[in-house]
Amino acid sequence: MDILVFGAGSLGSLVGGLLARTHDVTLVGRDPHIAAVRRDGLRITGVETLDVSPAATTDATGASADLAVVAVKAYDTETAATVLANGDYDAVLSLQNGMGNEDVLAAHVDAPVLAGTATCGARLADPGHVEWTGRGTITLGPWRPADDAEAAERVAAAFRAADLPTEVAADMRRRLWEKLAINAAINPVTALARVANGALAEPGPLADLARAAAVETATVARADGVDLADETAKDAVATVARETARNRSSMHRDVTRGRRTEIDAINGYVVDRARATGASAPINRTLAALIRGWETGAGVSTP
Ligand code: KPL
Repeated sequence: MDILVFGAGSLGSLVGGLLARTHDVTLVGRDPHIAAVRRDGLRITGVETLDVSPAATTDATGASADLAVVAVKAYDTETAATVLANGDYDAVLSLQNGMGNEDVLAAHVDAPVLAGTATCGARLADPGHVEWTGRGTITLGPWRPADDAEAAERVAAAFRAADLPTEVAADMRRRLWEKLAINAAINPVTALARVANGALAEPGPLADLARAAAVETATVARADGVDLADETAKDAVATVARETARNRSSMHRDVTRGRRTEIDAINGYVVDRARATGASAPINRTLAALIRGWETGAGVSTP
């Protein structure tokens, strides 16, 4: 299969690198990482050590492939979708944090849109080198359940052929809300307190705050018509905090590097859905305001 991976950050590079064992993969990203991959190939270390040689480019305008995997930051989805709209793809899979990405892609591309979640741990160690910190699995499924089931099966089969454990699910909206509850709890709390994810597995005020954010997110999910129980959201946060104890969340890494965060697509999305459905979300609103305050101070706020 010809696969274009849009967004060669840590997860995009890992998934693209693993797929490159079996498929023709092109990573689309930024220098100096892309230049290093083009020059020396991509090195994966950690769970397994691999050297692979995907194609790499900084510009995918007009490209075509059997599959586009979108792994860009949520605030770059619109830009990615505009580039994808000028190419030709049989299916588009979002493997991103936050909510709203699939709707943006579906509004631009004329191909089945799939939603996905990945539990693989990855970290860009150096240009051309990604550290694989947790084996993980991928779950994907149609975003619009009526029409894209066959595309999901085809993509999952291609992932499995490359030794990537992949499951097809029919309830991706509920699964994305569960992931949103995890991100809405872990990302801002670890970023504000500058702690590793494992700090939220220890009893104390940070764990209490994360749990409260997850439960509030589950309440908003239910107001939005998604069946996500408080216990499920709370347990999911505790499990991820424990299983990724030594990792820093993506928002913590963004804040440490002085970069814009995905707050709008995470806690900001929860607040927007609460407003639209008449639910209340004071914890998500406060966490979003604190992170946005940090972004303003750092000069990286939402344009
Ligand atoms: O997805 C994540 C992130 O960091 O964005 C979690 C699940 C919180 C793992 O770090």
